[in-house]
Amino acid sequence: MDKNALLSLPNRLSATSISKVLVSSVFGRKVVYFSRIDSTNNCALALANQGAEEGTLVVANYQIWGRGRGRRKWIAPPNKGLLFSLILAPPHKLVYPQLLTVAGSIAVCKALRFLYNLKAQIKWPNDVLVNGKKICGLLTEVASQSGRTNALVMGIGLNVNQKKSEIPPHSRGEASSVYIEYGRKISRLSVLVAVLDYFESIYRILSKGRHQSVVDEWKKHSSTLGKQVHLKLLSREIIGTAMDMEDDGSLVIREDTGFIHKCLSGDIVEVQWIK
Ligand code: BT5
Repeated sequence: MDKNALLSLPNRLSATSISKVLVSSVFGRKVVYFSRIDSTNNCALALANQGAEEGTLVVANYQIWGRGRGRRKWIAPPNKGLLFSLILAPPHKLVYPQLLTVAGSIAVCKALRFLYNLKAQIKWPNDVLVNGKKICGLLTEVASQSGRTNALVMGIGLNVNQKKSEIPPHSRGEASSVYIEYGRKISRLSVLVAVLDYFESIYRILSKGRHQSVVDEWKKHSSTLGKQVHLKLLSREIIGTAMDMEDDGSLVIREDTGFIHKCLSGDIVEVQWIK
């Protein structure tokens, strides 16, 4: 990737402007763009169920009903955030599909480091932080019909040019944007191109079954190892120290009693990191 060429890209998004500059070969080979949509994940799930090919990229300038996990929302004003979803059809060699979210988070960290020298970190299970504040959230979902899985959809919401006043009020203390951290307006297109390129390389590694190097990279970028965490699961709560992350994407937690738990993000109702 040519950093200077990337940095000079415009902020405005359209299917043509995106297709023209992407450097990834599969990711984004088909681009669907909306100036306004309910949720790019909803659209990508529907397209995947209609047989859209792997790498189809759905991008929006604004989401009316951007979704987080469960019933949570992802809120970003028009023209400011990067909001996209990618259709993935991982081969069976990818034994741990949970690692896809990890791969996406690593790609975001690498892109922000490469373009703006920002030290981004991964907060388990699905956030990317800069200076301890959430700048990006990832949502991986299964596109299925009648019990048959057609594809996976990875949605990424990244705060790019939001000013402090444009961060959702209830998240203002805990969230940030590239603009706030870097101090200058930047191009959403640059970030998109870099994230997709990094993500495609990591996805290739995962698809060959070589997940260990991805897990190692995840640990390198983690903001959570060694920290105290309070996890609410469906049937119980756990308070302990995050000790390790495993190949299947789970977090290993040691309670003060010494008891060790292994938690997958799918089992979790709420995570509170204790500072
Ligand atoms: C996430 O969920 O962080 C995953 C968000 C994924 C959003 C993308 S946008 C493109 C694609 N299409 C979709 O519809 N979704 C995906 P979760 O960990 O549940 O976090 C959600 C919580 O983050 C909310 O309850 C708020 O507290 C907070 N939040 C909402 N908007 C935010 C923002 N712009 N920046 C930082 N935090 C935000």
